[in-house]
Amino acid sequence: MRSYLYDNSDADQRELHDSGVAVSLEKLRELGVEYRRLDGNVSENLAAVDQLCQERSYKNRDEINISPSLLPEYEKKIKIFFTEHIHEDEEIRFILEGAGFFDVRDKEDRWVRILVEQGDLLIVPAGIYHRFTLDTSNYIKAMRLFKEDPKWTPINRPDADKNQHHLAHLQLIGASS
Ligand code: KMT
Repeated sequence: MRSYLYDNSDADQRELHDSGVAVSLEKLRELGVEYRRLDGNVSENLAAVDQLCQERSYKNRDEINISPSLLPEYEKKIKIFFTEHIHEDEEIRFILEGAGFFDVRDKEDRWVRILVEQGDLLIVPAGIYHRFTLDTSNYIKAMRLFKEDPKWTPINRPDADKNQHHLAHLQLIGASS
């Protein structure tokens, strides 16, 4: 895992887009984004996921393979993932294989790019504007955790600007709406 300010260049979304300005774990935490590194063996990692699910009352999970050949409607889905949006629930993803980038908006509305790879677990809070893309290897396999039934309806920007979960998030991180 590595996080830094996005360089906003016109290069392909799958490129690094590293501005050279690092963003610390502490800064991510201030945005409500939490990170855990699970670097045990498969059963140790699963036990850690089980414990997290118990602590946070998560009941369901699935696994998603994202690549041109493995994900049905790949092009359509990839566009949806990379369109800036919020969810009304927090989003927990544990990376099993491959790599990708989650971009989240900081207090100043800048993009922070988070590189996630095998063994990285990321918790993206409800209400934060974010997006996801593969990197140039075009493959990620991730476990998705859900409190109840899978619920991942994205609400795009600007439709979510006045959403109560988004406004609550902005208040929590001390940003103005
Ligand atoms: C989702 O809900 O399918 C996603 O968040 C896509 C990225 S999972 C690494």
